[in-house]
Amino acid sequence: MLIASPLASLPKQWQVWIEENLARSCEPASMANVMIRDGRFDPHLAYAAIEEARGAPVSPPPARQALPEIDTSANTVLAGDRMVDIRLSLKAPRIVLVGNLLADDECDALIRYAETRLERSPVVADRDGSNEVNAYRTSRGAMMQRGETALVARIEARLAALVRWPVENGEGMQLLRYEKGNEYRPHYDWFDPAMPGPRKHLERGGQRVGTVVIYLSDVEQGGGTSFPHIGLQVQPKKGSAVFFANTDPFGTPDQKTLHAGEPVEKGVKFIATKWLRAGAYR
Ligand SMILES: O=C(O)CCC(=O)C(=O)O
Repeated sequence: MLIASPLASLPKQWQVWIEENLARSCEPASMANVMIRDGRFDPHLAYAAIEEARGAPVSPPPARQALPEIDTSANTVLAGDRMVDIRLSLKAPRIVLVGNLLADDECDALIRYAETRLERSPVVADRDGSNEVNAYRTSRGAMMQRGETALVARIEARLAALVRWPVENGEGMQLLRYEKGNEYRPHYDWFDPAMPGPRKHLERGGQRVGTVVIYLSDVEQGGGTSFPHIGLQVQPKKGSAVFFANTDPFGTPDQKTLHAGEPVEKGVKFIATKWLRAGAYR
């Protein structure tokens, strides 16, 4: 049936959402994806409403893309040179908790290597994409080159096998130390194409489609990785890791991946963060 005004037929908050996102120059096809996801709106209605609001057709949605993904069909899975444990698997957002990813001596060696070169961890500035130090992220860390040491190369190959994603698409690992009170407040790892600073980072390797946070230490109290939109908290356990996909299969950033490194209350937390790009990162 033909609706006279598809836009007006939507709930008011979705009309406002469309107007606001168009005003922010969001990609119309990505907007349609958000509306269609989880069967919220009929695809024809979503497209027609956006077309009406912008006064122009919406180009077809981007093709489905491959994403990093872990095989969670069994309790243990071979990750290159090591059998690892699948401890928790969530479909949407895609989150997998992996146990036994690193041996204790591998964690200790990474910590020893990082300890000599720690600097305050930066975030990407929205205005120009530069590295900025602010109160949102108070850990200190060491940025590694890909393959910087034989151990790093071995772990990168293991991760690539685990998430079935090329080593070349990975950013260099970040080794991070959080002392009492240090935290990484709620944030997204994906780059927002609507912001000039993050948009620049998309030019090199594309979107950050996945994240792996590896726990190199236990933490006595606090320091969990939390996902506030879905009420999930992962407690650090030496050698384990949490993987999550930052976008849906069409490349649309997943708002549910908002996450935080909770303040450490007692002890010291060490992690290795690996960000995975859509394309080769050089
Ligand atoms: O510290 C954590 O648990 C999370 C780290 C994190 O969010 C990141 O490195 O993007």
